Parts: sequence; structure tokens; C-alpha cells
Amino acid sequence: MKVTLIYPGITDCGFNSLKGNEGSWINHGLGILSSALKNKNHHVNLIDLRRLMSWEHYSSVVEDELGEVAGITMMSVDYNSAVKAAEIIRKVKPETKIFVGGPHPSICPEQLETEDCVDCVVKGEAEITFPALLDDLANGEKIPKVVQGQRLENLDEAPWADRDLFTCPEEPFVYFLKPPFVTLIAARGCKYNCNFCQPAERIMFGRAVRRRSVANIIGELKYLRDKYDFNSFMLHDDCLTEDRDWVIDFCKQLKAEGLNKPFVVQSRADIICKNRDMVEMLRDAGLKLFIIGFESGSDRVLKFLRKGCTRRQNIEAADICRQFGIKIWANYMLGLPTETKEEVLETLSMLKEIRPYHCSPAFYTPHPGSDLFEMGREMGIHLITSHNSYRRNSYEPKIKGPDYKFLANILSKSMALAQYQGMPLSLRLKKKFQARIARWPMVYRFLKSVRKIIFQ
Ligand code: B12
Repeated sequence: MKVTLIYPGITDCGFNSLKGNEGSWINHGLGILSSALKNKNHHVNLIDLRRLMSWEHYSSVVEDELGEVAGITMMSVDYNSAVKAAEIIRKVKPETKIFVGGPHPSICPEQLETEDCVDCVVKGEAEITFPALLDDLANGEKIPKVVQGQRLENLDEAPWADRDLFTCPEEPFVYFLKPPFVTLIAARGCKYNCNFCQPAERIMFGRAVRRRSVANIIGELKYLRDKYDFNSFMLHDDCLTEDRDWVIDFCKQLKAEGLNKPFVVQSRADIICKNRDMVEMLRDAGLKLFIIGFESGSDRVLKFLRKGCTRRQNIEAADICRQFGIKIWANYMLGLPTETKEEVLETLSMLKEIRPYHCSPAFYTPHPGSDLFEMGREMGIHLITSHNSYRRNSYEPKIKGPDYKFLANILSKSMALAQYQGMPLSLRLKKKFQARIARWPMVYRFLKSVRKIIFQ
């Protein structure tokens, strides 16, 4: 069969946006499904909305290139563009069977079940189930509207992502990582229980975290070295550092295989504090940047979020990173439910001590599938009226309660704390300008749209 996979991730960046950091990154879910389908002799192509110019352009591509089956992936934030993409297919090629999968269909299948433009909603993982459903289709069987995907117990059995589908290599997102750059993902699931995320990941991937073997990841890195001769890489895992033995073995193998190029991973403050030696090994293996979700500088708020880290650990983790010369990309939220102005100021004072390389703040955004989302819904505090706003950003109010003018001011002050060690002056000035402008969310938003218009 000819299967067309569709990536609709244009909510924030718009059409003609296949460039820059996030914009150039591959979608691993679709990449892996493509390999799984090709292994079963299906023909696969991709329509990446980021590569197109408009919905008219999309319609003509659908007319020319669409297969008998369409497979659309979808995060909650991309609901509108994903559904529009499906509706256009229905209109232009009504005989095409339309499957949807990914985080949103896994978490909120009932929303898609009622969409006429969708034939089948696959919940959870699909490298076994999607090809099996296509077999059923070929055999003339009726496909149910909602199907639970079968989980792979051993992730080494999942094929590596088909990168030929995308524009690969990808683009680095910080100046000190040199292209060619590639991204990988080693695990599925997250053992932590933060209420702004969970149980979404448990719904998608189950309770236990499954991780590819070190040999399997090293094998993919070697393959990527042969294919792209990459100079830097990132592991997208929610928390790559939670399995100490795995990490130590990984660092040893990276060095043994000469794969110790500059790389980035996400981690947590408590893990960094409890594993100084492991952090040093990661540094020696090439780690240049830790992305850390500090979230808040208030112990009360951190407890409320079920984060499992304290303010003291946040600051200590930053000290450890500084000692080892590892830069920090600090994620944090302002405007959380129940948060007071004093607690917001505690986040600001914590960041003064952390002195991150880059500050990545967001107004707290309720994400479907999280306990905090449900709590906010019950309290009737959500201000989000479109799926497009299920994105962490800092220019639109998300919930009732916070004083967003105050938050924008603190946000701007916090962004100005970023150190940008070693960054060329012109780039640093641009960042400083962005930090100032963040104080006026409407201006920030306006400039963002002007930039979009100019560069598209
Ligand atoms: C990498 C990543 C990103 C990358 C995405 C790069 C890209 N071009 O795709 C970046 C950093 C850009 C990103 C951004 C965002 N992300 Co993100 N991201 C992830 C992360 C860490 C890994 C995704 C991944 O590769 N997983 C592994 C693959 C194998 O799993 P998968 O994609 O789910 O695919 C499997 C199944 O879902 C299924 N499947 C997927 N698609 C399809 C399609 C069909 C037809 C079928 C049948 C099956 C199917 O089969 C696949 C194989 O089993 C996940 C967390 C996680 N661990 O998954 C968060 C996650 C997906 N992101 C999330 C969020 C919230 C965001 C942002 C909104 C954050 C923000 N900035 O506000 C943005 C939105 C970006 C956008 N679309 O505009 C949430 C989504 C929650 C939700 N309700 O939608 C997640 C789950 C994190 C979380 N726990 O909250 N993200």
C-alpha cells in the first residue's frame, strides 16, 4: 500500500517554517512508523506542513502525492491543523483511509472519535499495530474507530527512525553545537509524577519506563555518523539520566567508539545532586548542556507540582553544573494555580543564584492529560479557548487568577538573568532585546508575527 504520513506541527511556526531549531527537527514517532511500514513492504511518503506554503499548496500536494492511507500524528497543540489536514483529504480524496495517532489521540481519543474526517484513532504506540491494521484493511476487514496500540516490551525491536523522510541532518538550537546535528530518543515513559504532565505519559507509554539498550543507541549513532558525519547531537528523552548504570555505560561506550561529540540531554536537579560522579562522566563524554525543569523557586509550589525536587537542590544542581562547565537551559513556569506573587519572586531569586546559560520561561499552560489540567477544569479557571494555545509561551493568559502584567514584568527580569557565556555579541544583544520586550506581551506577540510574515 502507499501510506502518506502527515506532520501538522505548524501551530506556532506556521507554513514555510522548516528551518531553525525546533522547525528543522524530525518527528521520531512518524520516522519510526515509516521504518516499520517499509519493513512490511509498504511505500511511504511524508507531507510535512512546515515544508509547504499554504493550505492551497497542501490541497494540491494531497491531490498529487497522497496514498491509499493517510497517517496523521498529533500533539494537543496541533489539533486544529491536524483536523484541517484530514478534512481536506476527505474532500480531495474521499476514498483515502485516515488514521490518527500520537499524544493527543492517545490522551483524548473521544475528541477524535466523533470527527467524521477520521477513520481510525490509534491510542498509544503503533509500530506493531499500524502495519497490522493495514493488513486487515487489505484483507477487506472493517477497521474499528478506536484501537489500542500494542506496546513493544523490548524497545530494541523498534526500527530506527527513517530520516530520509525528513530533511536531515537537523539544525542545532544553541550556537555552541556545531552542525551537522541530529536528535535521537532512547526511552519511552517517565517514572516521575509531576502533576502538570502526568498521567499523560503513563497513558501513552505505560507505567514502566522502557529504554533501548546502550548498544542499540550506540549502533544508531554509528549509523548516523556514517550517514551525516554529525558534529553534535541531542537525546530528546524526558529524563535521560534516571538510570545511573545505563548512563555510565553509555558514557563509556561513547568514548570507546569515538562518538563523544558535544551533546545535550534533559535531567533533573535531584538526580544531578545525588550523582556528581555521573555528571562528571557525562561532561567527559561530551555533554555541553543540561536542559533542566526547575519549574519554581518556591518549595511550597514544587511540592504542589509533585516535582520531587527542592529549591535547595535546584541551586545546588546549578553549582555542580558550573563546576563541571556544563551549561544550563532553565525551564520554569510562572502563573501556576495557587501561586502567590511572593512565590513568583522566589523563582526570580532562585534564578539569580542559578545563573543559567539560557532562561526558558512560560506562563503555566494546562496540558490535556495532566492532573493539573483536570484540577483547573474542575475549578473553572481555564482561559484557553483553542487547542492552538496548548503551548508553553509567555504572551497569552492561560488561567484565571494570576496578574499577568506582574508576571510579564518578572518574566522579562528573569530572562535578563541568562548568562549566554561565550555567545557572540550580536546574538547576545538580540537575546537582551528579547528579554526587555517580554515585559510587553502584546508587543512581543506582534513582533513575532511580523517576523513570521517577513521570513515566510
Ligand atoms: C521530541 C519532543 C518534542 C520536539 C518535537 C520535534 C518534532 N518535530 O516532532 C519539540 C521539542 C519540538 C517539542 C515541542 C513541543 N512539545 Co513535545 N515532546 C517531545 C517528546 C520529548 C518526545 C516525542 C517522541 O519522539 N516520542 C517518541 C515517539 C516514538 O513517540 P510518539 O511520537 O508518541 O509516537 C508513537 C505513538 O504516539 C504512535 N503515533 C504517533 N503518531 C502517530 C500517527 C499515526 C497515524 C499512528 C497510527 C500512530 C502514531 O506511534 C509512535 C510509535 O509508537 C515528548 C515526550 C515523549 N516522551 O514522547 C514530548 C511531548 C510530545 N511534547 C509535548 C508538548 C506539550 C510539546 C509542546 C506543546 C511544548 C511547548 N513548547 O509548549 C511543543 C509543541 C510543538 C509543536 N508541535 O508545535 C507533550 C504533548 C502533550 C499533548 N497533550 O499533546 C509531550 C507528550 C510531553 C509531555 N509529557 O507533556 N516536543
